[in-house]
Amino acid sequence: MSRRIIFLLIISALPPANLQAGVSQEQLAAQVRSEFLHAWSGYKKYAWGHDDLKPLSKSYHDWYAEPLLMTPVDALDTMILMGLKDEANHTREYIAKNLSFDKDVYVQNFEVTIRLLGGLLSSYQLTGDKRLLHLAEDLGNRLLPVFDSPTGLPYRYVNLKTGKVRGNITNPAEAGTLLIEFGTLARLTHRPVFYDRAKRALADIYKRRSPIGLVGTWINVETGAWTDTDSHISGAIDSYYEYLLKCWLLFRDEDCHGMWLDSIGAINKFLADEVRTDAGLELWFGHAEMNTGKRAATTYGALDAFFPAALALSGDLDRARRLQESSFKMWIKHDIEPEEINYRTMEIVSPGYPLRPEIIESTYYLYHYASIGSPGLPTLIKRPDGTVSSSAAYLQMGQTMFEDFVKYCRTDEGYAALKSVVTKEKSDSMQSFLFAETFKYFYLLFASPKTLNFDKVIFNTEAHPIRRSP
Ligand code: DMJ
Repeated sequence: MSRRIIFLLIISALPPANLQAGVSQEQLAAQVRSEFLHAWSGYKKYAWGHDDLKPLSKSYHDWYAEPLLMTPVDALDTMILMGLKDEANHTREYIAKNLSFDKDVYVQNFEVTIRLLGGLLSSYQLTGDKRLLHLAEDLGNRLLPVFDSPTGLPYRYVNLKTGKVRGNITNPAEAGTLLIEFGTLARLTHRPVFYDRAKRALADIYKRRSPIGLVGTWINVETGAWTDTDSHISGAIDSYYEYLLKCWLLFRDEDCHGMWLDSIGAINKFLADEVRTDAGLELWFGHAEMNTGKRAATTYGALDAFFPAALALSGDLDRARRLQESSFKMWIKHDIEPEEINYRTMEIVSPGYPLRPEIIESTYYLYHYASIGSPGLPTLIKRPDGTVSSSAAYLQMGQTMFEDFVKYCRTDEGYAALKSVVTKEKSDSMQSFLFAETFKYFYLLFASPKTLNFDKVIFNTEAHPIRRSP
């Protein structure tokens, strides 16, 4: 009997509110916090002051010639939400006193925006510490030159000291995943330039969609011509769609609303793929050529698994629920999800697992919508052996993933990415999104909903919560 069937049988036999092995939600939340601290103490011991911990060699990794404190900035709001006051205060002081962007290094605008600008803004909103806002504004000023291209699409890299730019081939995710952060900075500093430049970049990608409404993977920022016309919801495009939706909700921007509605129509028409299996009709999202809509690949992976959260947030709970089932099928095949599979054969295309959060993020969103009894999600899910409440099903899904995650990725002094989910061999990497996202979404899934009012925030793509407009 497959592990998935066993899982379904087990959860169907349990009373709705229970988790497996009689563990309470509070206990699970406490375990997540304790695992966060385990990884954080490894970072502090071997990599303090640097960007990331290398968990196997017990050393550190900096992205550029000088560190930018990726892990502390990414981790800070998670500590605050977990109630780790001393740790959070100490980290905030360290950031405020030691983080400087006056460095002669070329940085990747997208990564620095989602991790550092997003992290600083979110922690500023949670603490009111003006020093974090000043750091964010300084960073925003230094990133602005990326938008000085003939099209308005941003260059990929900028030198933080000189403002020189590099990288004229970009993708929708890197060009279009800036408005939550730059728009929030504009609001907080009363400088609309930040909003306007980032919104133009987002709209510039949309403007170049194909006649059937799809975007490609790579585009030239100087000519506006696509250099790769593969269309999908995976890495390099993913968060472009996420930001169309979220910027409508965060800023009540009706242009973003319209762009999202057009885009989701094309995604559902050309990328969605219904696959008939013995267990029923499964929903997946694959690849298609952006101009013809012709199916180009039947691959899906860990990055695509953010999409149930986006669908749920948009109100499409039916597709969200079905796609989450598919993502979970991908996870339990090897007890950890691989980077990419062929969903028609369930064969692995890319076997690594870099501690990604997207599937947990979607579990948290679906749990939220199930627990408030949203119309569109069944209250009870029919299982072969009975029924279970949908909120209990998502909690149990989360518990399964958390236990697998700890079992296979924990090291003596941190957490490590996996080279292969088949062999479970580890690799010497612990990216900062482990703290910003993976632990945060696990924690929010199990902790009291009072920890963070879901309806009052929009998470940026790095899971930094930003307050919605009053
Ligand atoms: C994160 O940096 C962000 O979630 C980004 O949008 C996609 N990749 C990683 C996590 O997997």
